[in-house]
Amino acid sequence: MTETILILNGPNLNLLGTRQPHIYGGETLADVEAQCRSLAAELGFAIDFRQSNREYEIIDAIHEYRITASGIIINPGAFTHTSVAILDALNACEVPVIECHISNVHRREEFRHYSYVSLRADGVLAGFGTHGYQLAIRHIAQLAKKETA
Ligand code: CA2
Repeated sequence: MTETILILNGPNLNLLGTRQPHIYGGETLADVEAQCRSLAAELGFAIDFRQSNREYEIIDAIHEYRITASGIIINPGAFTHTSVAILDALNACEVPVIECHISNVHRREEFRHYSYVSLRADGVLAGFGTHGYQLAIRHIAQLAKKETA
């Protein structure tokens, strides 16, 4: 059975590519999904790529995959800085978790410097633009390969 990587995107990321290109670049979320799909296929993985503006849908997706995924890549959007509930869901995960931010949150407003999700994440990417998603996929693929070696 093909191993699946869950890629979760939080609030407002559906607007990617439509505003603030100086911060988030010009690609749409559909572009990012296509790139992720193509890289994952090349590495022998399937992906489930989701975006939601609703905290509970993000939590439900984490529950769905908390044991079965090869890994979870999450860009929680602004929930990064506010959501103990997403942190609790991730704490119940038995699979690798990578937190991925398009922008370098540490170079931005102070309220973006704190992440609840980082308390659980195995790795954090910030400021690599949408390429961060590719880096995260490669890392999870590498971990999965080591596990089966
Ligand atoms: O840098 C990131 O990826 C963020 O997770 C993006 C969030 C922000 O709240 C975090 O602090 C950092 C915001 C996502 C909103 O994305 C938009 C993209 C284009 C136009 C409007 C919103």
